[in-house]
Amino acid sequence: MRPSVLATRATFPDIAVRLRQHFDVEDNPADEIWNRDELVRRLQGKQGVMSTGSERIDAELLDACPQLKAVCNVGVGYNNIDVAACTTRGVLVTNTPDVLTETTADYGFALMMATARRIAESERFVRRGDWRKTGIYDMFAGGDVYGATLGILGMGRIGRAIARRGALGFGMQVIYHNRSRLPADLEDMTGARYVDKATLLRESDHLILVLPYSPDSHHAIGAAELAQMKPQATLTNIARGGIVDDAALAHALRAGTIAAAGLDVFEGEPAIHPDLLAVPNIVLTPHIGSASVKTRHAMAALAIDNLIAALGFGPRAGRPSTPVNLEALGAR
Ligand code: 8YV
Repeated sequence: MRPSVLATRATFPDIAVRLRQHFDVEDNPADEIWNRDELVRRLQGKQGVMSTGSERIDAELLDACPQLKAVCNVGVGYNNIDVAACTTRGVLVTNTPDVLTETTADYGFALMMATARRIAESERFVRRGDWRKTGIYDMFAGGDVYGATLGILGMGRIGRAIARRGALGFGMQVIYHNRSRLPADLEDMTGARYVDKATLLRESDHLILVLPYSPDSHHAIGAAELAQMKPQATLTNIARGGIVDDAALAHALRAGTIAAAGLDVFEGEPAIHPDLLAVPNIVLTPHIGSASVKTRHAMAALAIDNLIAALGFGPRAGRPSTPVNLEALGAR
């Protein structure tokens, strides 16, 4: 009998075809958002799930879905999944690193530039019909990117790709803080200098957050951290909602504690803190850091490869290429 799998969100047509070559598939072509009960109901009898950041996979769900053996997440981040709970129940978790690194780094850089140069704010101004005279000295004058100090909090693959863009393409001084310092050869390749968090906050002209979400990184940037930044500085978050205290950020933007912010991720998204919507010096986008057509397709394709391998098929049967908790196999 073929294994049954659930694809929680609408995916590319060729990906859906490929899934059906291997599995009995229940998918979601209408791209509805299922609540917890609906998700559990649909997962009954399924051995695998192609999940996304929209679904929370935790102990309660796993206990209600005892046939589940593989959770293949479309995304490099997997804070939507309780990995320890999966491991003890023998459920293999996979993610989609690497295929999205450069696309997401492009996006982080673009959002930082849009924030520094006030692109969204000035676009709204033009759309409103408020542009009546040509600006000379101060009309939407922002901060320079070229030659400025770029601060990166979290120095994984995406952080390093952003560092390279800053150092090589934009003549920036790149500083970073991370739980562990990079080996010297990687530091040399990225042109980044390790500093402590206080120095990062104090010296960055443009601070970009690229660290994973965990209880340790919850509100890593709150009122106290924002107060240490330069008043001309910008903050860009392409990592996860919850790393920034959104209420504190809205207050800091209104008070002029920092100059501007670019946010692609939010606490409780897709809901957005109303105070953030009310401040002008902000660029808001709907969690699209990895959203190029090519990369989103590559993420889905990798998640399927993982699902096929995790459920015992194909050339990598039993050995998906990007596992998160291979040790789960020992718990079976
Ligand atoms: C995904 C992301 O689109 O990879 C990640 O961690 O945040 C995005 O690329 C998101 O996780 C949806 O699954």
